[in-house]
Amino acid sequence: MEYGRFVSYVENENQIIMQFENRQVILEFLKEDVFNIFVPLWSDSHRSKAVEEKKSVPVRINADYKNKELLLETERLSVRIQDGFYMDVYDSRRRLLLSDYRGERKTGAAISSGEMEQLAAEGHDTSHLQKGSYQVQTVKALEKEDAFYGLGDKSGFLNKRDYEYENWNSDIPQAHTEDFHALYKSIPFLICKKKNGAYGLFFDNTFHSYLNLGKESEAYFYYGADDGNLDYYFLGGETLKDIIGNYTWLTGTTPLPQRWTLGYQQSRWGYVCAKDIQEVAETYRSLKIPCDVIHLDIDYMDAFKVFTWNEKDYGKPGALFEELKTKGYKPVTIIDPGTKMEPDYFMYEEGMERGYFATTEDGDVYVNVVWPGEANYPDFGRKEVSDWWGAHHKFLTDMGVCGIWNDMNEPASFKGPLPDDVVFYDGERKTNHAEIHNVYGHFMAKATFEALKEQTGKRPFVITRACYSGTQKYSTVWTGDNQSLWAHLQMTVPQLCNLGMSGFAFCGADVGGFGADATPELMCRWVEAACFSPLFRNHSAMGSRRQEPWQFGQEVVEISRKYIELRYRFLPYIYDLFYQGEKTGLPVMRPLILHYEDDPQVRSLNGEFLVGEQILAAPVLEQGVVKKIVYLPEGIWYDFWTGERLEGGRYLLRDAPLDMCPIYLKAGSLIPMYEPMQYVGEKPYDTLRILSVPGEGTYEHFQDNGEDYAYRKGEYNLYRFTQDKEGNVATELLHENYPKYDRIIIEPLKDGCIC
Ligand code: MIG
Repeated sequence: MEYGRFVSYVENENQIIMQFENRQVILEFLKEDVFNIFVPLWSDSHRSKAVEEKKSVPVRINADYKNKELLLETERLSVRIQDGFYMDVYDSRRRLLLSDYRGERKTGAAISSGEMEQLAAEGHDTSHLQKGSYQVQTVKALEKEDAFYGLGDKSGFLNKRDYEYENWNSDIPQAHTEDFHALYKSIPFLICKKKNGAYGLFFDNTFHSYLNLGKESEAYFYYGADDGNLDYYFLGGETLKDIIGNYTWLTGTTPLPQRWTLGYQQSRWGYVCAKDIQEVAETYRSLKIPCDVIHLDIDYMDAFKVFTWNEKDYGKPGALFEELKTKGYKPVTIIDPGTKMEPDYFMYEEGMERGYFATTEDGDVYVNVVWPGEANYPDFGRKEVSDWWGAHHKFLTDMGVCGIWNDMNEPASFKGPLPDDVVFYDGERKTNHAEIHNVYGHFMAKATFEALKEQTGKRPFVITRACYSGTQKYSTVWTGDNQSLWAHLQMTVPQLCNLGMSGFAFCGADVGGFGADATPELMCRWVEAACFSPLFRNHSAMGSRRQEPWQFGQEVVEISRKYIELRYRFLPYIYDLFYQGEKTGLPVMRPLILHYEDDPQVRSLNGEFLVGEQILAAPVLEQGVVKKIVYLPEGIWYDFWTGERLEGGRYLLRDAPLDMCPIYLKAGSLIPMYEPMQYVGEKPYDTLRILSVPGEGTYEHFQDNGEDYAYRKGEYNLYRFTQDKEGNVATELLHENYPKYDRIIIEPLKDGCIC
């Protein structure tokens, strides 16, 4: 991609349209510290799926061309552009943040096609070998201290520096390890934390794309894509929080979910009849382990046909749900996109008649194989198809289904991948699989969200496996098919933290691991580590060891109950974080780097995390280990279990026997808590406890009905608690328009916590 000499530029409101010898480049400021670079290699307009509303505010731009340089300045950024479209970006303190790489590429390291063939002949997977040079590409200078975060669900560790990744939604059954390049989701949003300063980059292109973050060379990192435009955003900000704020301003924040979705959830692929589900539902209640949700995997359908019911094994439609509801459960059912190709099946007939399925270039309906056998792929990019699909959910919502779980929407296929040229539409525009693949899950989740919203009037609970940037507006995500491996327990922390840094505040991994067999010890450590994860769902695969707590004996039952109850105690705190996150874009589960940016100790800290700003969790993530090396960042911290006061800015060694997840509270924290219940709504939430940790502090707590959109019309209470040095807590109501608590009890943290 040679741009050639800088020729001229014109200003058009927020846009600077630059003409280079060989290409046009449009730089557009969206706000003082956010701009877009658009090189129209493929289309004249953005065609974004992530940025759905026009986002831009008036920005005062100073443009000046002299000494063969175009200098653009706003209040927050200055951008310098030279011949060849070499660009440098500085913050308002004149610190260089981002710089185009001017040197030679080391593409010589890339493998020759002959070598590729040899490798493939021996059975090595060569599909992930990067090509070196791409049709759409940008190469940026890298500095020694640069660390990278974000990128959604990519496997491996918190800091993405020195690894390479791809964006191509992939359902890969092998154990996900740190050398995986792609998983189910494509979130091409990257945060770079520099020695001084930070910035974000969002590469808004849905084609197969590549990121090499220092693997090819320590001197640069690159982004490449097979097709589409070079269309990326530079996101500035004083802090990492501001950068996430800017990214979610652009692509949307995770909306406040219904309260019960934050409860504990049980799932298994292998509950093959109503009795299996009823037994699980009863056992949770009889063992007094709280649980809110039971998931129904593909077996509830008749022959895996979406929007049908397997009466033979699951009884009369609706009866099972009636029964679950009387016990306080909210059922969630799975829906896959692949629609069985079967004459007389209404989805097939309707889809065929109306031309709603993807086709081949020749116009035949495209067929591949998934669970129901030969199946077709609804073309969700067309509004009429999404509406049709959404409307069919009424079958489930009428029966009492409370949430929808979207699987296999990469889209997955058993008989080889879908060819690039399978025809899909983007609205009215005919296009193909190469462009739509990475947004197929996004479209499906959006269709589901809109339908649930309309049919139930509640805040939709959709969980999707595949998605793209922006899907956080519509859906919760889980990390797909992990396994009951210690390495996968370890991976949940950085993976969920990076999803959170990428806008997906509502995320979770299968607790206990999906594939392979869990052990009692692994189950304990997993429930301890996951009790703060936004989506708290135990799930396992058919054929693997069952994973309900009681499958592993009394000790696992007790430890599970302890941590699941703890989750229910912290429910108002987690709910408050979602309430705030809807406005700020900040996640629930956070890497320490988000709040301690300048502490080099936390740049690559994988084994602990923050919940909001007040709670630090340091779970044991290794087999056989009963002590945890905990890093406490600067400040004063209190041990949640003992009340011990601890100086931060150091490592400590904490005893952590099997039932112990080390948890710390920041000085001055005020943490809202409820009495644990067996499920959300078992009893009214009439009492609020505030766990008060020594030190000055304030905290805002939000209270509403926890279900619908009334809060957006002002039906809620907002409390503010303020604690002074002596530990006196004052309560104010900042907003009052909902029945208040009967009691608010301030409970000082003592030695030996309240539970
Ligand atoms: O090919 O529906 O990730 O959670 O239990 C397997 C069966 C299909 C994959 C999902 C998993 C789910 C399973 N599905």
